[in-house]
Amino acid sequence: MDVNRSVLTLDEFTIQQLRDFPSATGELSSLLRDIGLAAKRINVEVNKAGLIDILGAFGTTNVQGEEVMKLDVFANNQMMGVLKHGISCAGIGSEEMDDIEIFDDPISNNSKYVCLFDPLDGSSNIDVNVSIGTIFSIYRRVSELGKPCTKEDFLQSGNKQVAAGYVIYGSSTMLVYATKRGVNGFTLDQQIGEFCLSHPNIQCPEKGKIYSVNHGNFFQYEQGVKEYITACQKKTKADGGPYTQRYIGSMVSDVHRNLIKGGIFAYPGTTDKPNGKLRLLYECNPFAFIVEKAGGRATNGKQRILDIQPKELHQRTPLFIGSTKMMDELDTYLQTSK
Ligand code: P6P
Repeated sequence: MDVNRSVLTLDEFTIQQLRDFPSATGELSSLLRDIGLAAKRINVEVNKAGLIDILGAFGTTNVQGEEVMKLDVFANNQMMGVLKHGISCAGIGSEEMDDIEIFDDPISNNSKYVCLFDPLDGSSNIDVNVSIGTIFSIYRRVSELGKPCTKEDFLQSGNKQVAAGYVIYGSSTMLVYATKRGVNGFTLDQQIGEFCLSHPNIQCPEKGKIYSVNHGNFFQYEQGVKEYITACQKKTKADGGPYTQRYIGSMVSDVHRNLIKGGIFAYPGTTDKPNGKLRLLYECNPFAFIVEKAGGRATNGKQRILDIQPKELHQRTPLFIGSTKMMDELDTYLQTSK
């Protein structure tokens, strides 16, 4: 009897990837499945966020006597929990935590990978029901196996990522991740509680008509950025337009939309924040890895995001990311080095 395998779950997909690489140890597949589990648990709480006032406001205890915590702290604990109790991760860095967390137990010290994440990006949007997301980045350790991981394991350039991805808690809940083999998207089937392959081999269209930037900062941007934004506003049918401006203030949602439909997202530096607002290690690097694997580009306005050598865990960087042709046109206004 032919087994219907038209819809692959995340677990089946990662295990199938193993079949293609018999020499693989399965640790990366296991790590990705762990993140999928955390995402399912976070999804449950995000989806009832509006109800929590009824169930007990944050900072109180709920009917089970459990502390009701801020969703981003909850999300952080879920990600840390699955990775700490898995077999593949030696330690983590998180937007929610000042310093890295070294797991330092015999299993974790022999694990090959470390993980950086923003457990719930855009959490301020929860109150108004705007989509939010979890972003993650995975590196192979450079420190000695058998010993605790070190800060150097986390301060590697984005080029060294072995995998990166995000979960978008939106009209549906999707997990998208990239490895050197490409980018694949999985939609959560609530009935079976599994992420199922829905967007195989995602490619970022080389052209698009969407530009995403916070116009409220326009007069704080450098001249080349202002000129590019103005050029986007002037596009006509004759030159590939008209463009539309879409910006919902949730990076995961804005970049995901542009990845699928084509477009450019920018969080440039401003006079107030010359390095912009977004974090290099657990926001910009993972998205740069994903978008480049899908055929797009990502820079800080001067160089590839993935080439930046990080100096500290929470450092910020300007970000321009999206369709290749749109990024190439942006370069003509910024003279970005390729
Ligand atoms: P602004 C959310 O707070 C976030 O970190 C990203 O998800 C989003 O792209 C950005 O900030 C929005 O920032 O300054 O435009 O509101």
